[in-house]
Amino acid sequence: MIEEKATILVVDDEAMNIQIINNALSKDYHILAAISGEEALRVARRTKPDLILLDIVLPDISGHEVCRALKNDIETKHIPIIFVTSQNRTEDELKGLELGAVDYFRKPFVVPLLQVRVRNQIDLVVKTRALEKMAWVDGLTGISNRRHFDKKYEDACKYAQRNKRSICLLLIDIDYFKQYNDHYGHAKGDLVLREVAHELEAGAARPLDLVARYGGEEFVILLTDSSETEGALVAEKVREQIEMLAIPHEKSLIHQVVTVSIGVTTSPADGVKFDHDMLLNTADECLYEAKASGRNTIVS
Ligand code: GH3
Ligand code: MG
Ligand code: MG
Ligand code: MG
Repeated sequence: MIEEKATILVVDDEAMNIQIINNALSKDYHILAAISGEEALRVARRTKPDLILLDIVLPDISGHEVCRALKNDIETKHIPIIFVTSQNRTEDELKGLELGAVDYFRKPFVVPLLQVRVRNQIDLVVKTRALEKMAWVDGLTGISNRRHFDKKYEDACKYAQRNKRSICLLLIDIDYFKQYNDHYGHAKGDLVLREVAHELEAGAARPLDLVARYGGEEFVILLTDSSETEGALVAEKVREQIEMLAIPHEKSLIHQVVTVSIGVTTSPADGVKFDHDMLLNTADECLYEAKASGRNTIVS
């Protein structure tokens, strides 16, 4: 949801046009401006505005090129673009819409029409985000679900390969959880899943990390841009934090509290394409080893 004012990036090489649009929209939105195509790309990538109003004729690259570049970038492809231009040829409009713009609006324009078109797009952004959130959140724990993890994991793998960075995966499984359910009941088990999920989210504090419910009583943490050492440190912190929650578990063979076992893997950092499934499988094998070697432990 957009809690504050939505941000709109206005791209136009004429100060007068920016002024007119600013006057029309600044009461309801936070307005950013760019006066060239390259500046538009820089500002869009840095600030991720909620909507872009894009001129076509610019001093460097055309608005069409800006649109193409933004739509080809996973970081910006979701941002809706409305062309606002004096180009009134059908082929320019067609090209703009084919490149993925949501609307095409001709200058000079009637201010209330611009305002209503912008408002409709921002309403759509808000609704889409609400739906995405529902589709990505696990109903029981409120953290990301498997679908969201799969998507983020794919993006993170691409990013890591392109930028020669490594990512870490932590697969986390609650120890003796079947016994917990058998002894305390499924409803209490659900509460434990919630508590553990929230603790994991608190533990992996960096905003770029993703904590998700991987399935049943298994969780996954995705650390972008992290070395093997950093991954192991986070894993140890998380293991300790869960143990420190001291949730009673009479049937656990470890100090009668809820604990977790963790498998950790790290991707290569040399930009070589790695097998995404293989990385997950290796984390799973490490987790299996952690279970075999007594639980409440980490294997990397
Ligand atoms: P281990 O230490 O080897 O991991 O043993 P475990 O008992 O935790 O592992 P196992 O895979 O045998 O059991 C997992 C249990 O997790 C079984 C299942 O009932 C429970 N579980 C899975 N999803 C949920 C859920 O949504 N709520 C509750 N309460 N329990 C769940
Ligand atoms: Mg222009
Ligand atoms: Mg399990
Ligand atoms: Mg388990």
